[in-house]
Amino acid sequence: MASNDRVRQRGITIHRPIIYGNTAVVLTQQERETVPSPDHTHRWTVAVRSPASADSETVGGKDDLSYFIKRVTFKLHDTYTVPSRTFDKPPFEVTETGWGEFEIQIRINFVPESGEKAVVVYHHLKLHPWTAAGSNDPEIPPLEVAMKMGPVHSWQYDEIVFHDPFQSFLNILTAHPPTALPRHKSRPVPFHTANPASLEASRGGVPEFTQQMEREEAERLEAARKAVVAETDNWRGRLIGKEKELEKLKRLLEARGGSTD
Ligand code: SLL
Repeated sequence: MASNDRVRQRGITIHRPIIYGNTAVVLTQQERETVPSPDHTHRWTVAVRSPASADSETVGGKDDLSYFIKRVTFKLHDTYTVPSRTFDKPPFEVTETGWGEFEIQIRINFVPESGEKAVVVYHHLKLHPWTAAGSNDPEIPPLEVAMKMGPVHSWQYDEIVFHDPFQSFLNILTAHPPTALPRHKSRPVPFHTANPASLEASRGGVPEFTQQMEREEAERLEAARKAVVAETDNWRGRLIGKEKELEKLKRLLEARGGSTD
C-alpha cells in the first residue's frame, strides 16, 4: 500500500451511477401450481444494477459494480420466512414470488478501501401495471388484464456521491469508468412517453402513487407517530423516577448534616 493510500483527497467528489427497482410478471395458472403458496400471483426481481444495459431485454446490469459495492442487503416484507437477503457478489438481486406490493429497504455496503458508511435506499415493490390517476380504469386491473399488459417495471436512477475519497479508493473508481448510457432512448419506453394521455389524466397528480400506496404511507406515519409518543412517555416516566430518587438522596444527605462521606 502506498503511503498516501489512506489519505483523503480533499476537495475531490466522484460519483457512480446505479439503478435500483424491480420487474414483475403475472404467474400463469400452471406456474401458480408450482410456487410456494397458491396465493402467490406474481414473480418479481428486485435489484441494484449499473444503469447501462447489456441487452435490450434487461434493465441495466452491463457493468459489474463489485469494484465499489461489497454487499447489498434487501429487507423484504415480514410475511416472507427469511425477509433479509444479503448478497456479497453480483448479481445483487432477489427473485421471489408473492401477492402484494410493499416497501423494500436496500442497504448498500461499499468495499473496505472506501472507508464509506453504508447507504440505505427504499423501493416500493411494484407488481401492478401503471395506470393513469384520474382515469376511469380501476387502480389495480384484474390479473387477466395485467397479464396481457406484459412485465411491469419500476426503476430509479441514482448517483452515489463520494466526497474526499481515500486515494486508494479513488484509484479503484477511476480504473472502472461506468459505461455511458446510450444517447438515444431504447426500450423500455418511459410510462408517460408510452401513454401520453396519462399526463393529461393525471393533471396535478402523480400517477406513480396509487391511493393504496398513500394509505400505506399514512399508516406508516401514524405508527411512527405513536411510537414517538410512547417513547416520550417512557422517558418522561424515567425522568420523573430519577428526579424523585435525586430528591430522596438530597434529603438523606441533609439529614446526615451535609456530609458526603
Ligand atoms: C399488502 N402491505 O397488504 C402489503 C403487504 C405483503 C406481500 C404485502 C409474501 C407472501 C408469502 C407476499 O407477497 N407478501 O410469503 O406467502 O398488500
